[in-house]
Amino acid sequence: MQREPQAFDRVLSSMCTEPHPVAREAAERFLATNPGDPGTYPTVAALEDDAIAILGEIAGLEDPAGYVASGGTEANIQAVRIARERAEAKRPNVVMPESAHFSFQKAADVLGVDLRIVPVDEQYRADLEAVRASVDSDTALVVGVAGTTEYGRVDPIPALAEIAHSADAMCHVDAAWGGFVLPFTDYDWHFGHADIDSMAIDPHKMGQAAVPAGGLLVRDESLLDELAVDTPYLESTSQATLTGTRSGAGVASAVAAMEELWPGGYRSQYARSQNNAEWLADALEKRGYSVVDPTLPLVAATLPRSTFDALRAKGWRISRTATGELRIVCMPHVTREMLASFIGDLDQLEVR
Ligand code: 0PR
Repeated sequence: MQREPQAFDRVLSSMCTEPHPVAREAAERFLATNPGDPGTYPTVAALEDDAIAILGEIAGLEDPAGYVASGGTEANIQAVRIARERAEAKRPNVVMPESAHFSFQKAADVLGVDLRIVPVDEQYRADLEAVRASVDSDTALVVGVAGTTEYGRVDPIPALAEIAHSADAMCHVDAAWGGFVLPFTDYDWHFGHADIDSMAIDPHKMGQAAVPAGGLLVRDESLLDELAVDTPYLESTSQATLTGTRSGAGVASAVAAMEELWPGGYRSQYARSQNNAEWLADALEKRGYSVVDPTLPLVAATLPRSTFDALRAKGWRISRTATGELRIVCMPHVTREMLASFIGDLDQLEVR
């Protein structure tokens, strides 16, 4: 039996989306290439340089360095790894807000660093006093999130970078989800706004590339040296990635999507998504639900568990925050019609 992939017409909880047609086409063409072996696959290796050049432009980084990772998880793990290698402490620690993605937990497990998780303020942003109080001489890295997974919030990145550097620690920004919408907002989130060292920014989320295409950017090429291992039997002499064989499809589709959409296409997509988020927030509020203000295209609202379950039973792919709120991510495939139909179903449930 041939199984068909999940259709996107009821998916409201994912951070992945329908790839742009040019991204889909490029992915298919480069399906059998491996950027992990640039000596054998030079074309895709050159494409990866193009990807990093555009990602650098998006993230305000002159002379960008980095690579196309398998996703935000790998980029975050590698950022922690760089910081651990640079740190002099015997048991380095990483300070991050409780809003940070669970991939940092994996990084801590694998790399043997301590996580110091600090609270967020009433705006769901890293509490700077708490960060300051947690940083000490063993701190290797301070993490800020630019577009949190649950509420789409942006931490005060410049202040976090300052705290990190005053303690001789590094600063990493997780813009895995937010990186392709934030350029069109007033937030200070990137290399041009603050003295940050590394960033996760994923083409396979808001960038409309095919999965897997994550991005790791570093302020300076030398930071990648912390990750490099020798590769004796390859034509290239070292490898900085966490995975070995990698998807050329991800790399090629990222370049295709970014060349097509940066900046105009992403700008209009952001406007559409943000409008949808505000429309949805408004519709939920009018029905008496309490809504977390969608400062980026992500809506959270309190909804009774039974209503949530009934909507899932109707086929809506929705998810919940750690505290149980309904969470809807207004990705490019999420249209106003979909949201209207979702609200229609919600109204029907309420009548009964
Ligand atoms: N950083 C942030 C801020 C994220 O939101 C995520 C993923 C990551 C890092 C990790 O990225 P990768 O999953 O690419 O390694 N956040 C989503 C989440 O955990 C991932 C996701 C994507 C979940 C698609 C469901 C889904 O259908 O909720």
